[in-house]
Amino acid sequence: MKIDAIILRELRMPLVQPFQTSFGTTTDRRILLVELKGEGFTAWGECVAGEHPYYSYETIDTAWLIAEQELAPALAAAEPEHAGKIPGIFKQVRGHRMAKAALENAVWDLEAQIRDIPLAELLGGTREKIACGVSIGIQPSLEKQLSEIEKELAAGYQRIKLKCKPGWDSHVFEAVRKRWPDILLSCDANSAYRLRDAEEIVSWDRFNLLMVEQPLWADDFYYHSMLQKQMNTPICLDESIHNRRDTLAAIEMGSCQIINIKCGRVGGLGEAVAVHNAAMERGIPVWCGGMLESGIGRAHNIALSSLENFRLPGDVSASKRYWKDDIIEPAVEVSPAGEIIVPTAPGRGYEVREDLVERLTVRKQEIRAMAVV
Ligand code: OSB
Ligand code: MG
Repeated sequence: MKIDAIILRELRMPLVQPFQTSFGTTTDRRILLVELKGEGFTAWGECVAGEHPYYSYETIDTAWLIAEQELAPALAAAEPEHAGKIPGIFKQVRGHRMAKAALENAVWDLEAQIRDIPLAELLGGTREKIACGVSIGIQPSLEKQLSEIEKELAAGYQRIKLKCKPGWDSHVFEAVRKRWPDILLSCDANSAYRLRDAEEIVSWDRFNLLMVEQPLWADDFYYHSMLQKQMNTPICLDESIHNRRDTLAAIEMGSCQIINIKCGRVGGLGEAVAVHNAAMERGIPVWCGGMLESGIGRAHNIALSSLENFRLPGDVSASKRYWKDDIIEPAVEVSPAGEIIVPTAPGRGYEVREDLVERLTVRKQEIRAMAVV
């Protein structure tokens, strides 16, 4: 694949409502897009790094720097024969997985367009539709928390995930379970707890949660395995899993029974598929996480979620939960049964609204091949 141009863009997009986690509140997203031109096609990738280094050490600014100075020049010079070769091209750069994923995922889109097949098919996906859940941020009141859940259940979502932190946990789960004893319910702590909280976390077994996501340190396997031994509720790891090796380590140590896959966190769709396969071979179900993406990142998440072992509803939900006006067409819609239909058009399967992207762009940089010395 010959790559003619790589254009980095930063867009500003306000969320329709603020999203609060244990590490902070997001109201406006700064979104880094990669536009790739080659072989007569235009392909897109999205960097899921946040505005601040809270979820991970990467931010949109570090990703921009690494993409501009290291990754994009290497990619522009490479002529990869297959998107699966991209990690090899980037391997000199240590870490910076979200920056790498933004570029690699655009190459996957490009390759699928060149081959004239859907991205889902190129990745090995088999599902025609994917099951959707929602991740609901920490709310200003319990009343608001319950009304948000009510709204999402009415929209058809199959699983409700509640963001939690010390002081916003047991009493919330108690109230939710009282009202909805049987819904698929999970929680995500984004590593807000410590070992002194173990007894409290173990006591959540009484709420019959589908899983407890990343309760302890963001880089930990060992203490999660100790905690998992004490609880019946499955632990799901998000932040701790960066690649296939981490997946194998976590499973062998018994650190979790479920894995959240985010293609940005693991460095691209290729590694995401490797994590998926490693988990499937060991009987561990996975689901696709979200990072408040625009429609472009969402399209990649939908394609990834079509793989067989995405057996639990993901955090991939409708465009309108995030944006007044998404940058893809059609917007991502969720059926009353809580499903998204995997597109069958070639590539990512959604058109990019280039005029809207241009209007929302606040920074733009074109990168050319680096001089070969
Ligand atoms: O931990 O899953 C997470 C958003 C930003 C950072 C981390 C997480 C999240 C979400 C949002 O839970 C999921 C979504 O995109 O709806
Ligand atoms: Mg999470």
